[in-house]
Amino acid sequence: MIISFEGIDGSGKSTQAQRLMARLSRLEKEIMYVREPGGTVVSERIRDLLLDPGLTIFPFAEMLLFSAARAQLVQEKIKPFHARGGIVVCDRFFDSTVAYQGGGRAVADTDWLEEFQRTVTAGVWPDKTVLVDVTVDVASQRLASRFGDHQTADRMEQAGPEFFERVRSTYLRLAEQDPTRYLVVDGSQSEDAVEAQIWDDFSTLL
Ligand code: Z5A
Repeated sequence: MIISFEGIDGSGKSTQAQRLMARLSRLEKEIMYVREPGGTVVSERIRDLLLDPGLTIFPFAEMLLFSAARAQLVQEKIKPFHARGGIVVCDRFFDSTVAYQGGGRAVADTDWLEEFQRTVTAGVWPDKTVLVDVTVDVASQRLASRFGDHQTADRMEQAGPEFFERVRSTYLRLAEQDPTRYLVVDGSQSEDAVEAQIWDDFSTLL
């Protein structure tokens, strides 16, 4: 089984992916957590390029780099683990490319991008995608307190609020188009409340 977590930066999706991992580990299931971009030596190097605020990367090249990092992660880690019956928790997967590069950067039509991702992932597709949805205001308030802890914005985080509005509305449209795969949760609730809602849905899936 593959479950992916999506949302704009600061939505709380990584917190929830980790909380789901903690719940699953209590069930003694074979579980693996991966984050995108990253998760393999090659994909982590691509991540460094993608997030480097000192680099100018053209939008189409950016889309191909995210896709290259994903293709490596799928072949090296996700596919073999999934084939053995393990549960994979993905902190972002291909929907991020459709929302950020398709919706946010407008590099290509989102339907074409989604089709292209079938080739990138060799058909590996999530059984469930949790969209942790918050407004851009809520997300930026959360990130502002993180930057207060001496962290600086990476290359992707430097995009303006209009960019993140486009990403968010693309995610919401994707969820509307595929209500069976997508679970949309209101990420402005408490961490416990969001976790309970996700677990409710996930235990039905299990
Ligand atoms: N990207 C892309 O463009 N295309 C792609 O194909 C892929 C990615 C795969 C990766 O950055 C960037 O690449 C990302 C998308 C783009 N860019 N942006 N912008 P990353 O891996 O460094 O980070 P991220 O995945 O975007 O987010 P994150 O740092 O993991 O944050 P998060 O998952 O959104 O949120 P969080 O870390 O769980 O929580 C953020 C803060 O809020 C934290 O202080 C929490 O304690 C707090 N929090 C969490 N939940 C709550 C609730 N419920 N209430 C209050 N506070 C909360």
